[in-house]
Amino acid sequence: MLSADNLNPKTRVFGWKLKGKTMNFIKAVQASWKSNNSCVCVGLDPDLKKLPAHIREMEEPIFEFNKAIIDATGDLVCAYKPQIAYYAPLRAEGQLEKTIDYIHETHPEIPVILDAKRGDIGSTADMYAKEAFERYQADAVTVNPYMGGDTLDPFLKYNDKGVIILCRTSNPGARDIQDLVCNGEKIYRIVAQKASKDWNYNGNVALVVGATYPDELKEVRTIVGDMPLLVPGIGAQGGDVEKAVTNGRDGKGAGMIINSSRGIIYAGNGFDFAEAARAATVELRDEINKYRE
Ligand code: OMP
Repeated sequence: MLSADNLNPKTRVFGWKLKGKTMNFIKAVQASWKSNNSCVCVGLDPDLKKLPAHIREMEEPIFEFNKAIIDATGDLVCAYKPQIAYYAPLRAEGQLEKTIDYIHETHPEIPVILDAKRGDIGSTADMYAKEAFERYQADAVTVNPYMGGDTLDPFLKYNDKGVIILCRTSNPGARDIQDLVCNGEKIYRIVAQKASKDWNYNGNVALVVGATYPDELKEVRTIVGDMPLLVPGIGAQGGDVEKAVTNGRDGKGAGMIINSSRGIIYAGNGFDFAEAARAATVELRDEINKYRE
């Protein structure tokens, strides 16, 4: 009988082995920064309307599109990040599962971040954590800290999985709440402080800081030391690569999972869309690498 306790019998639930070593999200991303010499994360945000015509005709267009992008970029990235909002409204969760399975099968060393920005009371968060880590087999998930530490615990207790907490988001309205001053400190700075102290008790926390706010990126880096930062906002949202990298890199010239979705996956729109995505990924990887040292 199906219950929430036996959702998924697959192998990547509580740690996974790679070349004899037990991996966790943080180790996996550190390894892929090195092995692929890349801080690029390709965002798998496929909007059916924007897919090439020949792909739209296929039975599983979203999966086929993702598969081609993965085949074309697997040696160039440090992570993939599917955003669940591009799947669930179309009842395409099956294609999301297949996409994540495909990455694990073909590139077991590349971590997958499920972008779901979850956050709710503990009992509900328990189910969200099961959804991300057991149903989808994601290696990390994005979460919203607005409801406080107890709502993060259900994710944090999966100590081999990454919990990527929104800190300074990339959108223009990020200032509305995140810049408010509370006890003399801006809220995004309080999130960074809590993330590096109170919430990182299993060593599996990372933070989201948008490339569109390079000054805040520098501040957060100073607060959190070498903690990995997921940095969206490059490409379609106009973030500056040089500023983001010089302000966001860690002590080893890495530390960043720099996401681009539309800028890569829609680089082309014809039969050669995957080659165009590869070329865009190479270009972004090289641009980032110029400023890592
Ligand atoms: P592009 O603007 O097309 O590169 O897509 C950005 C991706 O990053 C989308 O999947 C967003 O949901 C996500 N994102 C942001 O754009 N801003 C944030 O502050 C946080 C995220 C995220 O958590 O990934």
